Amino acid sequence: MAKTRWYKNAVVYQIYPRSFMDSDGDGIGDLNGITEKADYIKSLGVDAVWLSPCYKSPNDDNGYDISDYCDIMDEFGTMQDFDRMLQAFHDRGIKVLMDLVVNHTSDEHNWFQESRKSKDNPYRDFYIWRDGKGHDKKNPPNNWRACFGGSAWEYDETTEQFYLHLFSKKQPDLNWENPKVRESVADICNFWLRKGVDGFRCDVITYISKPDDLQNAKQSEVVVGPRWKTYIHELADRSFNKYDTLIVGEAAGIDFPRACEITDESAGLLDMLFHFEHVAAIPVCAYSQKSTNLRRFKRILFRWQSLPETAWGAVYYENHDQPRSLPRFAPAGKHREAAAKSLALSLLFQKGTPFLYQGQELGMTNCPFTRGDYRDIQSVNLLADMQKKPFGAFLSKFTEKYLQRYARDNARTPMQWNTAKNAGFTQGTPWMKINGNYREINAQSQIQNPDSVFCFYQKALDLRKQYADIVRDGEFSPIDKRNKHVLAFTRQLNGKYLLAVCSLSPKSAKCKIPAYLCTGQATLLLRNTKQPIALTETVYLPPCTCALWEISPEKSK
Ligand code: ISL
Repeated sequence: MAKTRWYKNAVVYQIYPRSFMDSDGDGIGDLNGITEKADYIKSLGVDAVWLSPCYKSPNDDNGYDISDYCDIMDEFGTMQDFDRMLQAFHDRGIKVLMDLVVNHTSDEHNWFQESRKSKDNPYRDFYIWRDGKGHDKKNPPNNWRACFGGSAWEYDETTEQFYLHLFSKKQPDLNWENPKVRESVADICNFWLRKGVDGFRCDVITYISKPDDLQNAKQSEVVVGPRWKTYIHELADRSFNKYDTLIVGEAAGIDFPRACEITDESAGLLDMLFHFEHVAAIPVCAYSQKSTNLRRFKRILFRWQSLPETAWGAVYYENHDQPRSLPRFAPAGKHREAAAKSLALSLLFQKGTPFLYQGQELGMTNCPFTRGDYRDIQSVNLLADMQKKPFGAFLSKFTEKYLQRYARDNARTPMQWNTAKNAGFTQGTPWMKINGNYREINAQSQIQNPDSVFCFYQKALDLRKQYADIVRDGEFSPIDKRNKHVLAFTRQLNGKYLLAVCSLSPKSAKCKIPAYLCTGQATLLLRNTKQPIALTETVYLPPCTCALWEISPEKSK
């Protein structure tokens, strides 16, 4: 089927089901909870949702370890609940993307249960098994590290071999060299596409093809393995391309030149990808309290705005693996609301498909955790590992500081719906800590307040629709590129400009505007302050102020 590329005008809202809305009081978000909130999502003005995994899973990594791809996680409900939720979104004109996690499965998946039984089991080759090294063959086949700590190889007594797991040992990597694996994955995709889902966010999809000589390969070679393109083409032919899908790949480690190739329409691989350059985690050892450098942030964002015309990008500041953008990219203290709006404007008018993460539309912030509050396998393992090292007590303290800023848990605290008990998220005991600031930051109060972050998002999303052509196709140009406090740019199409000026500084700031933009007709479309903002060659901005103009200049550039 020919792609309509509907996603070029869309904004996607990511739901982390576990933390979105609990409908049955077990303390865990669920599908019926999401359905209850479909009107809320519609009212925000987004066009699609991406659901983090809701398949059957033992939850070693909160659903990113799947034990049955064609069934729903017990805590989240049933397949009927899923169908109802899908219908609720479609009735509202909202598309639904599933999270496709097929680099690995859970070790509790039937395929792995079979695979580990014996070397001649029909499922043995569904996973990547190798002999160990050393005289007793008890050393891992290579020095690769798992993302959640330790070796990427786990020894299995039954068959006396190691299996590969790039993530936790409960997430064995699938062997994509095996045609049966590839067929099975296509079947899974078709199962969901037949149900009517509109595409996939593909988890670590570029890691699926492993280097040939695994024992001697460098771990960096896994970022885009040797047969990656072939496998994606095959999957697209068998599944994705039969429908009008959006296929967005998570692509940790992908650099700009490679992204240009991969997302070029002619390549037929991914419609867009998530790069990590602006959110690259700082290693614990290099961590300091320094805040993000806006110049560096801008340099990265602007570079990624220069994808060729034939390629396309996904733009985002938050997701379930990242701390909140407040205070990461802008101040969260007394300027929190203004900062949240300024970030919103700076994101939503870039070229590409914006992805919002639940709670971002409220300006939700990082959470002040104490040690026992962490739930994410990555945080829990890191704390445990540090404690075991020499000077464990000191390292643990340091790690806690690091986690406070970078832990994935920050994004995973439950949605803050109202001022009722547990922020209106659950009647029971929440599965993880709720951020105490819910009395101040919650959906109910913001929906009613025209000056709220939520209403700002609504207005910005509405403007995106009014200016759909320029937002989709307009040329992107940075303004006052080297400014350390302000992120500003124009989008231009057929001589008409949108100018976004977004201060991310807690201090007053200035932004230099080129003379040609100060001529002709200018209309202020949106701002986050009641004060007037004059469009002159120097725009003066109170802390975290932002504004969006439509300009038809008399003179050209
Ligand atoms: O989260 C990270 C750093 O804090 C990343 O390294 C992350 O593990 C990587 O981007 C892959 O993420 C995806 O796959 C993981 C899962 O834990 C993440 O939630 C998911 O987004 C394994 O399935």
